[in-house]
Amino acid sequence: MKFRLNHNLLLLGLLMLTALVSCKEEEEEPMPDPNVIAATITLENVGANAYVVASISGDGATAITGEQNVAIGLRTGMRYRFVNNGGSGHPLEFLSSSNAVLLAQNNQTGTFENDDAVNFMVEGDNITFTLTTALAAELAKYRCSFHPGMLGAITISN
Ligand SMILES: [Cu+2]
Repeated sequence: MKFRLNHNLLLLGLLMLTALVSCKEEEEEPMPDPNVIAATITLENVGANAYVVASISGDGATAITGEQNVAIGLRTGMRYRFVNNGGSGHPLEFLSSSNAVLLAQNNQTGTFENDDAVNFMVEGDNITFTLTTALAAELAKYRCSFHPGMLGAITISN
């Protein structure tokens, strides 16, 4: 009888624990879908001097539009599309703080371009990638492959 009572208490405890864990799981934020583009950032160029952000649609990207070589804010885990108008004359590349090329519209020489989770795609002037934790740890700047003065910072938040 005593054993049976303890056994029932143990079962009750397990049930409560299970309920608690499943409740906690429901409260967690869902992971962003890597196939969904969170934000599209459209770039224009000012001659060979600067990029400007013409517009941003969607969530998770910030920049002052119309300002030359402006800092662009991105968030880890989100998927982004850059529309680089005039991209053939001003191909966009993404760099580390030490100017290592991580992703490049032109020539495809970046170190993250074959990363499955980053899922880097270039279709004409559209450049699409997911800002994985590993990429976010490296990414610091965007720059024109032809004109080093067309350069801006990328600031990343979680
Ligand atoms: Cu350029």
